[in-house]
Amino acid sequence: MWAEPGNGLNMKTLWTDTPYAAQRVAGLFEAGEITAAERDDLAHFIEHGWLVWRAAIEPELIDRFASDIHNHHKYPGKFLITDHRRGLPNRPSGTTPDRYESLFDLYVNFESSRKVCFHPRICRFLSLVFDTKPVACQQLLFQRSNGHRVHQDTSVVAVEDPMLMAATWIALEDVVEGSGELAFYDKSHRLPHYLFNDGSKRMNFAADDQDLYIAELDAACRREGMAYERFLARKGDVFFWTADLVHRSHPRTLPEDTSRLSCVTHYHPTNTTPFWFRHHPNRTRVMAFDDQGFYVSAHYPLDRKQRGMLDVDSVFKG
Ligand SMILES: O=C(O)CCC(=O)C(=O)O
Ligand SMILES: [Fe+2]
Repeated sequence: MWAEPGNGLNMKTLWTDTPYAAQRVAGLFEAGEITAAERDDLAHFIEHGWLVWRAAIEPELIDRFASDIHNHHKYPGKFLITDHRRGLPNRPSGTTPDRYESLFDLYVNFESSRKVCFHPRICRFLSLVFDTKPVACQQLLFQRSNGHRVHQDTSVVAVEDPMLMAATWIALEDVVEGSGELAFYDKSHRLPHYLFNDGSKRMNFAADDQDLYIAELDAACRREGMAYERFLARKGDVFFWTADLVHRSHPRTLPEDTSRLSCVTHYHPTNTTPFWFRHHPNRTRVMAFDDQGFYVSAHYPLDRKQRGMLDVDSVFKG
């Protein structure tokens, strides 16, 4: 069900989603607090709900991360992995590599992942958008496209204040057309709020009609004449998007196992918490990474005295 246009449901929003956002960008620039490039990036992000940086991450760093990913099977039990091949729930990783599957929260056990998702350029931009350092709260490493249908991340990545969220999609290799490339509707972050049966922006897979949500969201974007764009990323490119930008994996035309190595990280500011904090008090530890940002995880018992890799133990079973 759609909320009335303009009804913000009394939710907190990022300043970039407020009516005075453009004015604030101008003020920050005049005060010398942001560069001209940052001014233009913020203005684009505010107006369009997304932003692309070409070749923003150093290739050596990307290669280090890709190599860690390709060797994750040397550390069985240390990673949470999908089981799409067998159509089974996520499970701890095993000893056999399979480039069909996705991996969660690699920032916990791989420094290379932390260096990518907390790249100083990324953290600087997110700190401007959030007015705090970023907290990475969920990361998904795709070895191929998972064929996600049309959605807004507020429906699946639950933060206590749903609109206080942004994400990055980082290409770890050049994306081949037809491999299920990331696609999105330009300016769709300004649609009215879509409310599920319980009145929230969180979809409950048992109670809500996912097909209806997808159909209504897609129809709304088309009705508004929003441009549908595909992101043909090259290695090292970064795509940012706001909480409510409508996106999907473009339908794949190449074989199902076509590689599309890419890393999605969701972040929120420090003045909110992931929704799971309510229900899992043993998964609320916040870890700092250098002085760039923080990370949390529903899938690991984080420990400030961590030595070596942690065993995966997700609170989301089955
Ligand atoms: O990478 C894709 O094709 C979509 C990923 C996505 O929607 C997400 O991780 O939020
Ligand atoms: Fe998404």
